[in-house]
Amino acid sequence: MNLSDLGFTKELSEYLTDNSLSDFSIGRVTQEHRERYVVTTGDHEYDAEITGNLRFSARSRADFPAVGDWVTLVIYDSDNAIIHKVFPRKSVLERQAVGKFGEVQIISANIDVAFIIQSINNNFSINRLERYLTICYSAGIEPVVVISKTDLATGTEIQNTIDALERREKRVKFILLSNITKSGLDQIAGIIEKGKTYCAIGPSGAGKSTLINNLLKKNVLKTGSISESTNKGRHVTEHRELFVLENG
Ligand SMILES: Nc1nc2c(ncn2[C@@H]2O[C@H](COP(=O)(O)OP(=O)(O)OP(=O)(O)O)[C@@H](O)[C@H]2O)c(=O)[nH]1
Ligand SMILES: [Mg+2]
Repeated sequence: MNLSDLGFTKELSEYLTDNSLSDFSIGRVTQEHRERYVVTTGDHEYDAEITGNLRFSARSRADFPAVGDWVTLVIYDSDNAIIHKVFPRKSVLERQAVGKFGEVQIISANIDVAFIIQSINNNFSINRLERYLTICYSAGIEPVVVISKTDLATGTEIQNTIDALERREKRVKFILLSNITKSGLDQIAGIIEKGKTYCAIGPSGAGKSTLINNLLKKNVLKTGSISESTNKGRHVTEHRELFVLENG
């Protein structure tokens, strides 16, 4: 695995030379844990912290590294590195940070395509879908709609959903998926290009983690159903991570 498999582009490489950063190592942030990061260089993974300078010059949380960011690194032993600089981002998914009025939190950076996942059985809502589409369009991310759990619907229900979707959203690409029968999985895998970065967004319980496990062909992410006993919609995935597929 090399940097271009991870999505390193000509533009990023030009930025590197234009800013006299060529002496640094380069990596991509795959995990973020309270100001500690996991960064991959393609062939190796490092635990990383940010430089004091980066910390003190940050004007807001958005200036800290996020999952998907490209960073320059100083590697100081086989497992540890310091993040020296965050490259300019091509796109960001962000949300209002909890408890800090006005501050945004970067959920992920440099995403090319978002799979917007919504299950067919659980109050499939075009209005909700359109809110996710708006998020993608304003972030400069190409959306692909995935209607999941088709194994739980009849042919007529599926057709009605497609008709309703095509009436409202003429331009958008969509895929029917069952994570159980795996129908539609090849179509999703077929969209995914080497060196591009994808994310799964959508309501809790839609099947995002199950889809990612299916694409990785192993159970890396915990999956579960929305807590029925409390009806509170417990979110299973509280964690963000960038995975590299075997084929880049
Ligand atoms: N029948 C059926 N069940 C599915 C399908 N995809 C996922 N599930 C089930 O739906 C439940 C929720 O799936 P997850 O993948 O955990 O959902 P998620 O979108 O990651 O949810 P959060 O992490 O809470 O945001 C699990 O019990 C899955 O086994 C599907 O295509 N068909
Ligand atoms: Mg999940």
